[in-house]
Amino acid sequence: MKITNAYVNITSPGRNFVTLKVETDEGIYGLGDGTLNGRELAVASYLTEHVIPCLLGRDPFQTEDIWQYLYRGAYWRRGPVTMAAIAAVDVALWDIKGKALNTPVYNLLGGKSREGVMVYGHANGKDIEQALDDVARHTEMGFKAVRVQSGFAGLASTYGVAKGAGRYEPAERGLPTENEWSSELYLRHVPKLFRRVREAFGEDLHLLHDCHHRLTPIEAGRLGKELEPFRLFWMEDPTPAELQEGFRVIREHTTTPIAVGEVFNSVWDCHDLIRNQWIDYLRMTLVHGGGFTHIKKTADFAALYHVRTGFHGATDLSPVTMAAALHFDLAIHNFGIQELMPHSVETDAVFPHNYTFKDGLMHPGDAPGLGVDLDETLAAKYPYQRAYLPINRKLDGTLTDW
Ligand code: EZ4
Ligand code: CO
Repeated sequence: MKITNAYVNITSPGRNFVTLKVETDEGIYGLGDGTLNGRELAVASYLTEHVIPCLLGRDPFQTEDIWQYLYRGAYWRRGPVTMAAIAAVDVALWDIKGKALNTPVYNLLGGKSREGVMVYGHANGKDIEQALDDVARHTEMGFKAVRVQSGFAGLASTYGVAKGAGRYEPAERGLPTENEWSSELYLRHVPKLFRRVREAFGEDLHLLHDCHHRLTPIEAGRLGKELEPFRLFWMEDPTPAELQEGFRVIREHTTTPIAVGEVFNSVWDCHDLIRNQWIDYLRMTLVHGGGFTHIKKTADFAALYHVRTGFHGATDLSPVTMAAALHFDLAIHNFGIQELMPHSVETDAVFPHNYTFKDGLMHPGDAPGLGVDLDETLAAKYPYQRAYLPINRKLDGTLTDW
């Protein structure tokens, strides 16, 4: 089998998605996601100008060799743009393999290790009462695990909370909006939020929380300690992770499990975090972490240190990544949990898919390959629109991590 053609599709059914379609001489094609929130066209150009010409004529079954060719062969390694582009190729090739062998991709990754994939939803509200209502809504939908975020007095808006009545969607069209931030107010608020949630929903519901890179290590240690009575499933991205040894400080102060890494793109971003057992869950996922070929190696390395996966699954990861992640989650031994932020109706229509949700678990379906498609006619109705994530300033105006 040979790769005969490949091209990038950019569509914006509510938000931007970059999809690579790889075609072969046997009529089978594969899809890969290359979406990098707020930097979409950089990956599209990387693929079109620098990657696709190198793919033509190659055997799509050679995923290892092609991965190494694109990684080592570029000379310039790692980074979100490069790794998202490599991931788009890698995932598309695994889709082709599955279709060619007439089997779902999970069978190529070890086969089923579980009946379904536990997912967590996002409950949020402008204040604690609204957040409690939203947790109730999620439990009624069947979720066994819920991430809880709420606004608090002193800040006009914050990360993780929907602005109006609609769904929470962090990227906004146009230039970046500005949020404001106060760690002092936040640290006072979060233990109150989780005391109420635990009281209202009892012991069984898994509770998660995302600090979204905003604390210093010692602040995160304090928060983790104060949250221990409420037994969180995890505390996510407590501090920016360029300084991996910062997590040692957190670990010294709390037994609240730590998840990190939705912005990672290589095992080298988490090598120290894993081998020192400073984290419990790894969030680097397929699209930003080099596809199946690299994520499998990273997850196997993490397994040696009791670290489980907890893949990023926000709306900026397209349904192609959602499908790919569910195949991976179903197959590997050290799966932990999968994030689910449902896509808009428009996005789901552009990417028809076989994955399903029932009783808090998802399943990738049993169609050959990934079981996800791209309706290019419909996609063409939603042209790219510039969109960015917000930026964040402290109350005195200092720019800080969002
Ligand atoms: O803000 O995906 O845990 N989920 C998250 C996400 C991120 C967006 C950024 O692209 O933190 O909602
Ligand atoms: Co997050």
